[in-house]
Amino acid sequence: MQIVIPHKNVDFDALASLAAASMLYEDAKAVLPTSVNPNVRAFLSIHKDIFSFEALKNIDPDSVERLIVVDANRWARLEGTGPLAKRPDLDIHVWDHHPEAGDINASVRRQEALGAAATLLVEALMGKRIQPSPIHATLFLAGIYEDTGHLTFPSTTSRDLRAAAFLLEMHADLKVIQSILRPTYGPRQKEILFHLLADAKRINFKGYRVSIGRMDIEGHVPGLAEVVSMYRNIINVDVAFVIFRDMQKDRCMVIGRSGADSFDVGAVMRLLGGGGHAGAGSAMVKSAPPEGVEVWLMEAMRDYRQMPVQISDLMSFPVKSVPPDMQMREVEAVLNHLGFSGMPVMDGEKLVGIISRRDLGKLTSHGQWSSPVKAFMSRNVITVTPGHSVAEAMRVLVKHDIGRLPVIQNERVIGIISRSDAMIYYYDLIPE
Ligand SMILES: [Mn+2]
Repeated sequence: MQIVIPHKNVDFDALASLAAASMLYEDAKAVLPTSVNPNVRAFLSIHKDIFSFEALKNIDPDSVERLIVVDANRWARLEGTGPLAKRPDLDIHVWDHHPEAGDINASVRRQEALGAAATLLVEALMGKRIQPSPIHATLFLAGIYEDTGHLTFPSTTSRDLRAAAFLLEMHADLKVIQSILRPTYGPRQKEILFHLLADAKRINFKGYRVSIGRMDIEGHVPGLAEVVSMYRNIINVDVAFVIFRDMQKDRCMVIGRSGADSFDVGAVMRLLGGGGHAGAGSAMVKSAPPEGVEVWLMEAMRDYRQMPVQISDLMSFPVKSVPPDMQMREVEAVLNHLGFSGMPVMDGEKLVGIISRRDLGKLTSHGQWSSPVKAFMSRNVITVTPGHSVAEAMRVLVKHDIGRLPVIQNERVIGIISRSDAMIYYYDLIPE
């Protein structure tokens, strides 16, 4: 006999993987653990007749020849498989998306770092040209959505989106998915928030009101970032960090939220090996006690405050400009040559305007190409000074929808911040 089994505390990815694997291994029995997340249980209560699942207690362990493990790679994550773990002759296949190495010794191991395990199995179905029914497609897509935070978690890959696209083609029902996926703020999140609030303490860190909370959780809890945002607002601090220790996975998830422009939690999280941007960041720290993570976090805050990202770190210089009398056709040639979408117009050292490709589009008659740039440039130039925070500069770029922002010091243009600099800031891309 062959059996498929997902991890206990079955979530939608686990259930989707279980159902998809039993389509892939036609002779296998799908084993549903007894511990099932409430929203999955609610889904099953409606869809009971469509999926046939077995309970492990009704299966004689000695009759099992092949065990197919989905969405897990450690024995501790499985329920009731003690007798099977001791069988050296058992053939085991593992299909999993968790990046950590497991302790299940498999003959076939399909383990890839994807947003959801369901993606891996859906890809296998696609490869075999097996078309799921709309109800199956709905379940598979719910699995992918749940594990990727609706395709927004950083762990999401292009393959998750391709699998999701295929499932939509198979008529997965988004209305159903919306109703079955639990809202991110539910009773469990509320309980966590209340627990955090009960222990909340504030510290003063170099003029910022900061709170660092700590809490133990079991396994993946969705919506924690939302909880941290609410926590920060309610206790009214500039910056909040919460260290969630996941007892199951022996790791701490640090989530930070900042309401102060000048305090960049993403930069702090980068020092802990994570990432993010000024207002929001997170980091995963493995095999460290929360007290240790808190000490490390305090050190990171100290180090980061000594070297915040400055406007001067982001801006480009020296600044290339064109003189006000340059003809438009020459300006176009300069822009093309440099590959810029716009440039400042400078009369000697004095900034008098900005010309952009958008302005070139305004030229209607042939004769206008001989006109000087000063006739077409925008004169109302928005600038920043090095004293502004990077976040303020970014806000100006976005608010005025402009492509570049000259940086002015002592009435001289010392640099320019462009949209691509902004992208480097937001997405933490490495400039070439
Ligand atoms: Mn999963």
